[in-house]
Amino acid sequence: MSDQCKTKNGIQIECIQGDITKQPDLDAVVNAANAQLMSGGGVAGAIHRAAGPELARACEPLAPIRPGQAVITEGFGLPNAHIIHCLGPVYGVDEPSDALLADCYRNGVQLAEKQGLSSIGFPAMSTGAFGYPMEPAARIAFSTLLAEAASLFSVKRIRFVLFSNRDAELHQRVLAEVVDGAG
Ligand code: AR6
Repeated sequence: MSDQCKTKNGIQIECIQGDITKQPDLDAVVNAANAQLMSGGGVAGAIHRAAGPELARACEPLAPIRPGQAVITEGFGLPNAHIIHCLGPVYGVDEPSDALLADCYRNGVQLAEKQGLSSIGFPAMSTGAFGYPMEPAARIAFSTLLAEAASLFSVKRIRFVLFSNRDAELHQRVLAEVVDGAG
């Protein structure tokens, strides 16, 4: 397996296999939300189940959100103080999908920065129900976050939490390519 972790411009980016709802050492985790910020399948379902019904009540006044937008709530029953809810693009429907996916990562990490948080965990946004192919999505995620690194002073650690070993290994490979300049 390639390196799980890379540091660039003082920001550590790591890719692990795991569950986004079980990352107690992070200040915030990102929800792969729907526009209404309600429970659903995949990450949104897992986050709402773990956070409990207070989360849906906190989300109601913030909805709807647009593709690429990010909003923040408390973590409620999650082990994290905050949840950042981002709406990814539906692949091939919300266009331009690549720019909207980049907006998700940029707006998500900048919201964490604005709140003075130091660590944030992302799932692979849009790669489940929304159908974005995993490898180009990973490339967009890492190149966007590395481009933001120069404007991050509070955020020091970004963790990608991938559901399968296969997806974790793909992200580790793409991260190495993007950081080392081959991507
Ligand atoms: N932890 C980490 N990764 C996960 C988890 C988990 N607990 N569960 C799934 N994944 P998705 P999207 C992976 O569908 O494509 C929802 O129904 C999964 O394997 O959660 O942005 C919402 O309500 C995939 O690689 O998000 C929206 O309507 C990735 O997380 C819609 O789906 C994203 O899968 C959002 O679709």
